[in-house]
Amino acid sequence: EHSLHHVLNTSLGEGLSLHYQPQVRPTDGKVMAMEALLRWQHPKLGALSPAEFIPVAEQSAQSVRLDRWVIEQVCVQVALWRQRYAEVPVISINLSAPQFSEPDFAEWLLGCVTQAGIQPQCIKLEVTETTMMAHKDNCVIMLGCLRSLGFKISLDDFGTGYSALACLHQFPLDELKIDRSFMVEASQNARAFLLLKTIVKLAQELSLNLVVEGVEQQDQLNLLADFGPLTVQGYYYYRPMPVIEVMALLD
Ligand code: G
Ligand code: G
Ligand code: MN
Ligand code: NA
Repeated sequence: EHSLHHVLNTSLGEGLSLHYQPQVRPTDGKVMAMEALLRWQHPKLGALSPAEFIPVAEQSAQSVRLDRWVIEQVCVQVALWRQRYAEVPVISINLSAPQFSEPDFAEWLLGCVTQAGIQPQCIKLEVTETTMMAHKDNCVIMLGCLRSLGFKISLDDFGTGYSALACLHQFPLDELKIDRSFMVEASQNARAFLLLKTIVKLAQELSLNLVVEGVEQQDQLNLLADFGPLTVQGYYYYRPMPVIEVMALLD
């Protein structure tokens, strides 16, 4: 962990890249959005997973810089894609918890999209349930502000954190992303299937867009057939892909 801190301090930008994973509408296979996922190829340590280094970066608030690097990259990428393609999927970006202690974040983000020449509607911001609950007051205020500027807001890893259920009606949200553990369980257990189905219903009743994560198999996808409008993010359709593969897809 210590060496990760050191590495984060010295090499922001170097070896970092973004992969994108499509979120697909199962009825016609249309790519509705894509999640930007950080990849870090370190010269000495090799490929590092964000699952390892993001939590470390969060402890020292280095993740604020990391998030902002990702956001800048995505804004420029979207601007370039919009020159080339008639339709560009909304790009989802993960926000780390310390971002919500930065009073300038909304202003900075608006500046970022403005400079890139894109609309806030092109960007979706993912916040985990755990972050949301740990920074409740700041999140409600900041996300409310961001949403009123036109950014889309998504509650990530829903159902696994310290429960946001009681506060769901207070949060300024456009979307729920059901954690992939629900899909895994639902394909093995009838009661878990009912739980998944109920969460889908909950999102639909609240007029929230719904993303089911972690669909890997055809039989898992089949379980979702009668659930009404939703999108799916999982290896069944696409793995997170480098830009070159994304462009082959958009072409
Ligand atoms: O593919 P995957 O291993 O990419 O990601 C693992 C975890 O790292 C996920 O929980 C994901 O939300 C998080 N993550 C991936 N990219 C980013 C990023 O750019 N910023 C933040 N804050 N988290 C990210
Ligand atoms: O931000 P979030 O925790 O939702 O990050 C998505 C993570 O889930 C990334 O690490 C991504 O690589 C991973 N992921 C996406 N689709 C699948 C899938 O179908 N199966 C598994 N095991 N992981 C997935
Ligand atoms: Mn996410
Ligand atoms: Na998630």
